[in-house]
Amino acid sequence: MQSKLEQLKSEALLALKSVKDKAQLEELENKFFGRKNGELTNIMKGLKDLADDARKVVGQVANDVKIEIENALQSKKKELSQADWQANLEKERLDTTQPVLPKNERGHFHPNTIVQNDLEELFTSMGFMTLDGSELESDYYNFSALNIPETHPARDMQDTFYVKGHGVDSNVPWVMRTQTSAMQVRAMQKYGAPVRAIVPGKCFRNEATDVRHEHTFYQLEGFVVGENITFAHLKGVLETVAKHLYGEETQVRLRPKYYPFVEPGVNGEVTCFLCKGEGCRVCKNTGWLEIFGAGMIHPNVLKEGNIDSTKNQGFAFGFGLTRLVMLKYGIEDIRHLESGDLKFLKQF
Ligand code: FA5
Repeated sequence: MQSKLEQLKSEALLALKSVKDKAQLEELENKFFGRKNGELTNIMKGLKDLADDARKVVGQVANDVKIEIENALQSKKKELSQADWQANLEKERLDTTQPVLPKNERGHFHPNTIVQNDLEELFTSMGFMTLDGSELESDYYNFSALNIPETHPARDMQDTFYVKGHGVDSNVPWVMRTQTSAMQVRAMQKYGAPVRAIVPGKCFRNEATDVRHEHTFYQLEGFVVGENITFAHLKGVLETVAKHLYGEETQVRLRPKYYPFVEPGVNGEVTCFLCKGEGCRVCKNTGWLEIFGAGMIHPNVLKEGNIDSTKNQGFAFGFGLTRLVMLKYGIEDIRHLESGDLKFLKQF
């Protein structure tokens, strides 16, 4: 029995020397110490059948062998984890001398954001604050508060997506806002008069899309309410924006247009940035490009905003921000802008 134990020890120590990884080590551990059929475990189990004297002697030898093999296993284990740790360290090594990514691999703003940031800066310089309205808006602020009651035909011009069961009172209809004008009454109720604000943001309409119409597009609303505000102020602001965007020689043309929430209402055109008024493909040979709706705020809207319309007047305008982007960069189809197509976006 003693010689068998010595043989087992030499066998184990020899085998341990050629162990290369944790799996092999586990296998070896199992071979000698496995609970069911481990070779050393079996010898230990058999000790009880020996005579008292023999058990004492063999027991002592078996114990020494067991400790020796266990120690050898432990130091192999340590050796292997040290090697693992070093291999991982090597894998995670950071090469700080590696050259940086080429410049064109860096992220950049979407063209909408570039134009929006530019206009926010311009309006801030004219004393406007920038407000952020919600894209899911109550039917009241998007339509009714803007002098467009439920049965008004003007609702048909801005067909949108209705959302049921939203908000505290789930009977009140909610809409994906069709226009940033929805923030007018909210701002009046919150800030009172005088107020001077712009609202850039996303709008939604149930459109049959084409090169100039998207179901999701951006507008930039602006409004000023206070005493002695006139149409001349409105024209001054609109001219400043047009010249800022398209150059000093740009002219603004206002023509009457009906919007229920302004009186009088106009649509605004600028001389075509491409042909300078001569007529071309972009402006459909008219020499003019339509870029906004505007007008003097209707007294009914001021009333909804808790503003005394006998003392205060206001003007409002709504630029099609996405259209401004198209004009600035000569983009021939509005649908590129929301397409997420990287080949298109990488040009800006
Ligand atoms: C309005 O939305 C009014 N809220 C504008 C306004 C504000 C008038 C304040 C008076 C006072 P309109 O539906 O015309 O108006 O849209 C304004 C601009 O948004 C358009 O000139 C156009 O540039 C842009 N626009 C409208 N529908 C779309 C669409 N489906 N896709 C892209 N741009 C659009």
